[in-house]
Amino acid sequence: MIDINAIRADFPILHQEVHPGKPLVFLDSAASSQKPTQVIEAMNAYYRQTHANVHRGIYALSEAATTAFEAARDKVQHFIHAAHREEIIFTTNTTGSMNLLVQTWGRANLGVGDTVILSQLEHHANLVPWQILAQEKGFTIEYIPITEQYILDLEAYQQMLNAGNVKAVSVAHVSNVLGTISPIAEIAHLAHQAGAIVIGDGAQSVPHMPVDVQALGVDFYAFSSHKMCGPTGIGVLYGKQHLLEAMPPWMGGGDMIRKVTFSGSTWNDLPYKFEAGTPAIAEGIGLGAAIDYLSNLGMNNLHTYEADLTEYAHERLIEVPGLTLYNPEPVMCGGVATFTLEGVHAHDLAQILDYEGVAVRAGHHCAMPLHRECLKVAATTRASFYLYTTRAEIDKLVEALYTAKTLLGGHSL
Ligand code: 7TS
Repeated sequence: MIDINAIRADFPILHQEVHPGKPLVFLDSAASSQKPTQVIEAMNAYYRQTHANVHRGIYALSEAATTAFEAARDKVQHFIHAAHREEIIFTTNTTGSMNLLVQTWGRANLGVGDTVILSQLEHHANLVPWQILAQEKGFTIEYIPITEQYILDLEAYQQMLNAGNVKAVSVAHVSNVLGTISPIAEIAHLAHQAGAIVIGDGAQSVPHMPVDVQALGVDFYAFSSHKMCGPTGIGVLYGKQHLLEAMPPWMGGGDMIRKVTFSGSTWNDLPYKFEAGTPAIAEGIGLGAAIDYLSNLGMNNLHTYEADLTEYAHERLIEVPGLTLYNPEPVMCGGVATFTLEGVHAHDLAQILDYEGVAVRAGHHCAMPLHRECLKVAATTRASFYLYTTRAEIDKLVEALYTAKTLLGGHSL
């Protein structure tokens, strides 16, 4: 069970007023989560006592730093149930993971006549890297459409696979805008039958639910530390060992080589082949502490708590006159509520909510094609929840929406 008071006590940032008399109601965890004291302290302790570069110095401090950093890799491996620690590549964030994948696997395997399937609900991080490479290599990108229930249209997906030449399918496990939880295991199974590899964007799933990459059957999976109680600056690309082995490196430099001569170089073993330069050591240690924190609570408990909160939020929000929700039914939805309010611009709305202490995100949430071409709106307002969110905060959001309606009355600020 989740003890919400004990959890909130772990997050110092939550206990403040953002405007006089307005306590912070932080509803933007899908953009970046807050950090518990345990993570902040783990990073502080590292900088106070253990910092040195990793993988190089033959001295106690460097060995201690290396041990702590590599322990974080083991924690990530176990957290997502990867078969081998060599399959965990540290990157900068989900964006970094996707670019690495596209520039290595994609560059080596895609060309004219090939198709890559994405979906209409993708974040730009899983769109733009593919588009950049497609311009150069001439492969085709197709997008699985979303239905009126805001879920992926799997019949259309099957037809795309039947058309042939599909080399890769890359989709978000959970949408950052709609909250849609997609059936990745089924998507992966169908892709493999068609001879394609499967990449999961786990930026919004790994922080919120148990994830088992082997059970999902994905070939690659990407996520960010900063959305799962960890620090910014570090992310993960999981990849099946045989695929990673076959991939050329991307960035060159220290740590990723075995031997360098003036006429050429050979590459280090996994995972270091893809980790050029000094890594984000303190951030890795912070991510390890975040995984310990989440594991102690239990990802199933966390998911159950958030699912209940999401259902409550949707119920409360649809009562607000003029509000349109852009989410599937709560059982298929992660911890978000995304909406427009008739006659009120999303940015004006977010500003009024801020005056009331309520922090939400407004805009296209880095999913511009989804907004413009599918939802037919330029911007939405999104409230997103995490383990420290309370029902009282959702009530506060709803109250602030009524205040906004009264204040704006259909006019812009
Ligand atoms: N994929 C998804 C599904 C995301 O939600 C995000 C970030 C990314 C990729 C990129 O992650 P990054 O850590 O590399 O930036 N999503 C959001 C958001 O919804 N609001 O701000 C960032």
